Amino acid sequence: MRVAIVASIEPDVKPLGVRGAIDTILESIHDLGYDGVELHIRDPDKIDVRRVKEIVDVFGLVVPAIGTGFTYTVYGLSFSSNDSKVRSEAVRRVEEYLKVGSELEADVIIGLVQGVADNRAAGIKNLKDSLERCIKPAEDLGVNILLEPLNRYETNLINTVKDAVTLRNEIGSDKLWVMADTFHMNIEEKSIYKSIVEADGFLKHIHFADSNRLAPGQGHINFREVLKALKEINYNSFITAEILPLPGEWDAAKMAIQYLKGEMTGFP
Ligand code: LER
Ligand code: MN
Repeated sequence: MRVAIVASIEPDVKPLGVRGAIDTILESIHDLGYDGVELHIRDPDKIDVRRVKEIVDVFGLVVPAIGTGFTYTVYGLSFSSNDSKVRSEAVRRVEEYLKVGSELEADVIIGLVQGVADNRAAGIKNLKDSLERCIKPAEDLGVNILLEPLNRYETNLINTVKDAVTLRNEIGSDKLWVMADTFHMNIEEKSIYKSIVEADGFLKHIHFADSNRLAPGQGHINFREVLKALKEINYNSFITAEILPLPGEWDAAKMAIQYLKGEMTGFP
């Protein structure tokens, strides 16, 4: 099992993971036993990607994906906005993330940037249009886009894995994939196990957090069943801890890796 954790290197942001200067956090992430880091980036056009890549390589880490959610939470930009200028700016920023993804060999997540729409049908139409505009750049750069279903309190657009697979199939690009997040699934899916198995062939990445968004093992999600479902679909990508920094960010990071590489070793 390859495990990553969410991290941010920019000041003034609060990731669901760890934050700090690139060299110190990557060293700590490596020392804890993680194989990868999922960088959540606020400003894709401002970060020094070359330096990030250098340090990632020094510690032998992989960047399986990059997070784009700050585009919505910090800048209020979304793929489903009624305002075409807002949508275009969100797409432009995602194009910048795709360039970063190409340098770091990382997929790009579309989660919170899907936004919240006044009218769901219009929102889905705008989301689809914005995603379609990202396909050509994604193809040109050879970067995958990961569509992430979120719970109803964060979006009214893509809530279930099935919603994501449906939109993915409507768009029909092999650069567009679906990812999952156990925290959101615990709220939205009838069965976490079944929805993973039914996403066979489409699922490329997964976030692990427990029912209360603490480190896996600190709530009541049955991770043995989640891992069994992943094994059934021959999932061989990363499991990324995307967790509240509680009781402290590094305590949480330690608990997640100890649970996944300790208690869950060899499971299923
Ligand atoms: C937000 O709740 C989340 O799960 C992030 O991965 C979205 O970008
Ligand atoms: Mn997530």
